Amino acid sequence: MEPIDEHFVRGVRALEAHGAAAASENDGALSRLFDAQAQSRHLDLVARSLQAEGRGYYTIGSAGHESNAALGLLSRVDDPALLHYRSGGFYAARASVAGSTEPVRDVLRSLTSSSQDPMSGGRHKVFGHPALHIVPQTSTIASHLPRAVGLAYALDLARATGVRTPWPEDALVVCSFGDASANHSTAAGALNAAAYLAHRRVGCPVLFVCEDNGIGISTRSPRGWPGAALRTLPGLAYRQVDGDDPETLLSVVAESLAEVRRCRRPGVLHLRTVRLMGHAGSDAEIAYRSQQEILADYERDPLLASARVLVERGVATADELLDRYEAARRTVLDEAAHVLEEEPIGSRETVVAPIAVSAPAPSWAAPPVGTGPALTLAQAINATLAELMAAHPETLVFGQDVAVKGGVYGVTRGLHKRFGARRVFDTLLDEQTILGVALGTALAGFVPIPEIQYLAYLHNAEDQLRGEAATLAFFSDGHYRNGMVVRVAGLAYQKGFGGHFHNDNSLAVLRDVPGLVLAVASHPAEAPGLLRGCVALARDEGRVCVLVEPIARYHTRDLVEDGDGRWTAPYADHDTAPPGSVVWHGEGRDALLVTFGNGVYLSRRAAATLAAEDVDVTVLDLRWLAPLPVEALVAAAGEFGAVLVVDETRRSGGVAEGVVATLVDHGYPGRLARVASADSFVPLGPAAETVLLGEDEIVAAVHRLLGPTPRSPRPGPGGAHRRS
Ligand SMILES: Cc1ncc(C[n+]2csc(CCOP(=O)(O)OP(=O)(O)O)c2C)c(N)n1
Ligand SMILES: [Mg+2]
Repeated sequence: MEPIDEHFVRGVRALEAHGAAAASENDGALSRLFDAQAQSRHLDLVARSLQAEGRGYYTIGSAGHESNAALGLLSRVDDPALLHYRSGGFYAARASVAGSTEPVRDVLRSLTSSSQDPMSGGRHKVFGHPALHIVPQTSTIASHLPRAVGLAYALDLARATGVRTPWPEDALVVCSFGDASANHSTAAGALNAAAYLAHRRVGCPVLFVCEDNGIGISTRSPRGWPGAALRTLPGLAYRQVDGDDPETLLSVVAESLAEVRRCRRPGVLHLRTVRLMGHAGSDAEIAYRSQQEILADYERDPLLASARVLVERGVATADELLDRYEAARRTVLDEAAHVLEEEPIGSRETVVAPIAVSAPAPSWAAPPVGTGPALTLAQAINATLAELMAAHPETLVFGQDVAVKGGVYGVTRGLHKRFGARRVFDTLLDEQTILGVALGTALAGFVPIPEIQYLAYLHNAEDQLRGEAATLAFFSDGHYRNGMVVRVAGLAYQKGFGGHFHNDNSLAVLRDVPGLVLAVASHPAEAPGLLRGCVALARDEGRVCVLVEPIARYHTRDLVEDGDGRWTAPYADHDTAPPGSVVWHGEGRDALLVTFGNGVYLSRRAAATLAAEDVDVTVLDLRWLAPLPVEALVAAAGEFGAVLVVDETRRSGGVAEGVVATLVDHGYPGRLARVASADSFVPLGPAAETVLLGEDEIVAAVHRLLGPTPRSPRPGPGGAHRRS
């Protein structure tokens, strides 16, 4: 028996009634609080025995934090909640209010990785349930705070724009986290963003709950620090309460929730707790805490505190409470026996199903032909954004400088004026917040199209895409999705201008995020279809898409000669590119140049040089870099005796590695080579050319590849390879 279990039983036995107090309206709530807390405690206890038997996989518990049950009891079931990992009390309480779920069974399913787990389908231990409006969180502490702010912002934005969300108009967001986590820059950024919105009097109804047990694993929070840091957030009402004072707890929680709901402003509840039984089952806290200190926390056990008040007030006797406590134990043990009979999650296909991108039939074709005046890439994307915003009222465009200025490169020009400040807005200068707004608004039913000003500045906020956006469908078995299209201005070739941070050419971190769709635009003829394809994936399937736009090509007009206008195109308003669809340029049969982004421009220029030397190549624009358009790539390559992969990103970890490996995997029998940029940051000025892949290298590589051997036979009229 765990010492805290014994301590509780002994403690309750010793309680004495003081003679019945006058009945209070809180008595019912106190009673329910106790039952939720007891349920949570027994789930913690059984999690440890299951782990010891090798049949449970998670032991981070809620013991000592069960006072958070007050929030589950007093918030509404349809207030979306993004919770700390010690939220057993909250979960049990909300489930008891909802009355529609099987909380004990469901938590046990989660601990044992059962395929019947209603939230993650057995993929992970999370607190979440679609019917309880608890959105599952990752283990990355504080990473859910930007989404919580974005979601609270979205609730009021939805009201103002008439977009329907899954939640009522007066809903609020409950967001909890630990005291050590409050120091994380992600938490600090989100709290700052909430304060910024409060300062601007923009609705953001979120209650931040800091569950302060005074320690993060073994590192103590300096005495008074969490309160000092949280109390001074401008515009946020701060309240504090002790988790072992249940009566005050109920009233402070009720006040906090009511104020956020009424005023639509963020608030902070500083909930002082203890951590019982160490950080997790594997944590021997005696290594860093004295026995005296550990035992002192037993006296602040919130479950015992609830029992004490119930007995003191004469609402229940000590024996009755012990009966309820033991009944909760039996229920948990019975349910555990039942759940252990269930199948664990099975095949690889089942595991990856929520993040598998369904690729429609692959296609390969020349770029579509549009009508009207010739547009640059920036103009074509601008026109497509306008078209999509007009067609879909739930689309939002936001980022740094995208509104009145219309973006650093004019890509969002005119959208603010045409669609208004609610749908096209500037954010504060924090990429985590930009992505947090996307995460929250997407969850609420909007289709966010945030802009990241430069690729280098996505990297500082990447985990919001990797850890949050991309994992949501996975950890919720597809119950929750956050479809979005993150537009990123990026890549190099700006004639030495801007140095590394404005010429960043690293895409590797995006390509290895499971389920994330990465597309790279190149030419104004195909970019509209690509953007429409991304928005369709976000809207219809809830996919997380990143569309990288090559800055160097935004305003390019000509390809080979001044005035040729070959990097402009009339607007193609009919084309939607599905993932897996590629475009190609040229009819050459000597070699296939496989590329994307600026590589298309470089390769087509190289193709013109080669043509003058009587070498005829075709340029294939992959467009979709994750997942790669494997079928189209393999089929196209199969029609050529030589393939050169032209990759403007780095040699190590660059795109070419994946393309070449794909061709090798599929047994491509021809000659195969790659050219790429150097493993370097991009320097300022002409030195940029020393590290970036150049046209000459492409031309030389084609010659090397073809060598003196005969070339592929030329097809008859009409070219056998031209299909769509
Ligand atoms: C970003 C990140 N860094 C490190 C960890 C490892 N880690 C897990 S819990 C934890 C301590 C968190 O302490 P606190 O926020 O006080 O929550 P508590 O466990 O005390 O409730 C750490 C460092 C993590 N999960 N995420
Ligand atoms: Mg802590």
